Amino acid sequence: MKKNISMEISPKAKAFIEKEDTYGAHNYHPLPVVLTRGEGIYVWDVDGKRYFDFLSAYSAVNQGHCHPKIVNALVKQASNLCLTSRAFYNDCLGPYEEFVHKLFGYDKVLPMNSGAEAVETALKLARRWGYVKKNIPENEALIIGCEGNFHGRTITIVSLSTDPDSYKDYGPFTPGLVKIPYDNPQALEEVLNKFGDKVAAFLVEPIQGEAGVFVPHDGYLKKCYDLCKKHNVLFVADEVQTGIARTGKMLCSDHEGIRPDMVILGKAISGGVLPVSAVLADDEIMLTIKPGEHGSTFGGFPLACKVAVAALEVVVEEKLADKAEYLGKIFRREMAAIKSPFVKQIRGKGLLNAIVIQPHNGKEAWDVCETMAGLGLIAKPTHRHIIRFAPPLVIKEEELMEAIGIIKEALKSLE
Ligand code: IF1
Repeated sequence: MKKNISMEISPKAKAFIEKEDTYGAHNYHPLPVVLTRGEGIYVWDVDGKRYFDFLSAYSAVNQGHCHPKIVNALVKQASNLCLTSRAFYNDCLGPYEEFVHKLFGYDKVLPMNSGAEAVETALKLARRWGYVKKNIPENEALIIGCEGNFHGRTITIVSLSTDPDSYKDYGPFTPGLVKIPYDNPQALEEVLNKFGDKVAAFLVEPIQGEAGVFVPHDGYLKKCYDLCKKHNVLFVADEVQTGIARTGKMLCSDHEGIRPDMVILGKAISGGVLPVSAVLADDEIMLTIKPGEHGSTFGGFPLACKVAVAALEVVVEEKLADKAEYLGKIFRREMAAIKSPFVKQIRGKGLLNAIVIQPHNGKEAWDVCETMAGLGLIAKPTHRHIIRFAPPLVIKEEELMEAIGIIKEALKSLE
């Protein structure tokens, strides 16, 4: 929804905004901040103002902006060999695949580029497994998804969406997709009892990020996992946003001690340096796709492999999952202590958190975000009244406390 903008915008920033408005598609409504540099937890605008980045490019920059180890890996490989295509082997892909195998414990990885491409790949793998291994009659495989999901923006993925902003006027939609309520194991059980023999997979976000950081009840994922096992249905976790240490574990699924049949990764697997995504699965699923039956020009290219290994090493070496767990508890404790008419609810896990804003004084989430930006912290509302707070996981406790001070000051100033 468009809000009129009350922030001060310098002529320099306005010139960039106007260029995007004149020559770019209008598929976004950004906060009027024009960024030119990022380092660690901070970004700077074209007028030299510094901000805490509390969006982290929607959890793609978990390792912090321009992490030296990741940038060095990029620069070194970029001057050596960028792209070979998969028509030939190279000396980066195998070592990357081995690294991912050892880190996550799946037999194999299928490398892609964007998160949506990895989700599409997982959907194709699930259907293929359904036909080849589960003997579902051809073209009758069903895949179950959850209301409120966000898995990307391709036509098949938005065919599973319940958000009109994602699917309206993009039909006709892909068949064979079933939507059930999120955080409701009984809904899954009912569908599986009725159609289980034709269901190939259940696709779920361990926490629904875009919907507004909806954390399901403890045990929800485990109950769904067990139902999938009972009905020989693949449990597919979309960890594009919740994975790579964001919620306090390497994978959000780890909180419930389940091992999804397929894991979808993206965003922070490359530290936000270039698009890298991946599907992890064991051989029984992964090898149902034979040579020439799936791929992509850049999928797993040498540059991506070196960047992703460096980005994942940073997560391990700097213990970012433990940091997210520890600092997330502090963030939610401090937010809960704020006595503000704007704060309706706080929810999250690790350093993926959100505040549901109660409009007050004619002010709402967008106004809070503009005020925070004026005070040096950027975040953005989702679904109008929810502000997601997701700083890079490299933030220090004292930096987090300073940022919390800005959030408090912004809320206070609008009361
Ligand atoms: C935008 C949202 C977040 C994702 C999950 C797959 C994908 C995403 C759980 C697809 C991508 C991005 C898309 C980006 C903004 C951001 C977003 F608001 F759109 F929904 F994070 F919540 N699975 N999420 O969150 O990955 O193809 O984008 O690499 O579209 O503006 P992608």
